[in-house]
Amino acid sequence: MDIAKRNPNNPLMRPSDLKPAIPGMEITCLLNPGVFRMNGKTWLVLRVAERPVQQDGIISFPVYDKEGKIKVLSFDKNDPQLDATDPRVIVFNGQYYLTTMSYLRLVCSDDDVHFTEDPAYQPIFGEGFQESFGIEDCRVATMDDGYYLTFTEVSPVAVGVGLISTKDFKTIKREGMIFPPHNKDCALFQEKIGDLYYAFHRPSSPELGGNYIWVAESPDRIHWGRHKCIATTRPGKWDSARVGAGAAPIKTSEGWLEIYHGANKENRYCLGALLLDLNDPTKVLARSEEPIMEPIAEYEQTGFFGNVVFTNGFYLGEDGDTINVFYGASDEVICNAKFSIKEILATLKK
Ligand code: MAN
Repeated sequence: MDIAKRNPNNPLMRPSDLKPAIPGMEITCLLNPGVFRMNGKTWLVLRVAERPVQQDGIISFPVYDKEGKIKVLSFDKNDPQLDATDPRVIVFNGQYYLTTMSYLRLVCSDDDVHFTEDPAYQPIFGEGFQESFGIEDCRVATMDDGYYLTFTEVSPVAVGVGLISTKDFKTIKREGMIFPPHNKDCALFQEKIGDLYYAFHRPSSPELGGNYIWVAESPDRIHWGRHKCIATTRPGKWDSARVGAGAAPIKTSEGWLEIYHGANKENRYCLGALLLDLNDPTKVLARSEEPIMEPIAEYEQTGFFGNVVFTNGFYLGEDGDTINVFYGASDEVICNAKFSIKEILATLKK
């Protein structure tokens, strides 16, 4: 059952609301924001995807070259070596490319409806070969010693997880790739359990296994080990093809509550919940049978890549029960919905 209370102002942001940051490009999609609170405001770390204005018969997209400069690659749409059936990725002669280049951009708001940019906070672009196809889907963990950003690093050789630490988002420290390929959907727990840090991550095991949610532990947030698979896909269900963690889990009296995404073979992305033991988050206490949110609004069903609700950011309301979720709809627009922790827990008990 869909128990999300959608913001009547949805979509809150569309690609046309911002100016492209890469010269010569247009913004094609705004996606999947990380969320944090700072100076009394709500901040979103948007994934912005850009590409050149498309010409008839040609697919063109930006990548970084070896010198770190943007260059545009183009392919003839009729080339028999080209597979362009997925609007997000193309395969040419066995080599994968993304159709857009993503980077991260901060916007903030006093009312959670109108978001604006503050020029004091610069966009975060991919840097170096391992981010030469861009960076995506940032989670922000707010911890007692600063903010920790986990995001997807994409390049011709890998999809992996990068880490950035910052205290103010004005200076940032790039900590490198913390989960090697193929891995994405990494969210840090916002506090230690015992002496250790914990994280969700989503390796993909193509031959044996699949796209499952794992938990790992670390002494320093850089080196991760003791990996355990905690949630697999479920045949015949809404999350039969892939699952991945959303943002940090929420500490409740019943356990760690995690909102995750699941997709089926048709690439329909829904949200569900996991409840994990407070002392041992590799122990799953409950899991949603049915989604708690499905792509049912018009803006969730049609867009750059339709039938998608995808979240990797929220903040907790002052009442201690309201989860203020921000999410990407149809891989194109930014939206907001509220959930009640009590209501989610009630669906898990059934
Ligand atoms: C998938 C999708 C895309 C993303 C690529 C690379 O195809 O999630 O949005 O750009 O993977 O991560």
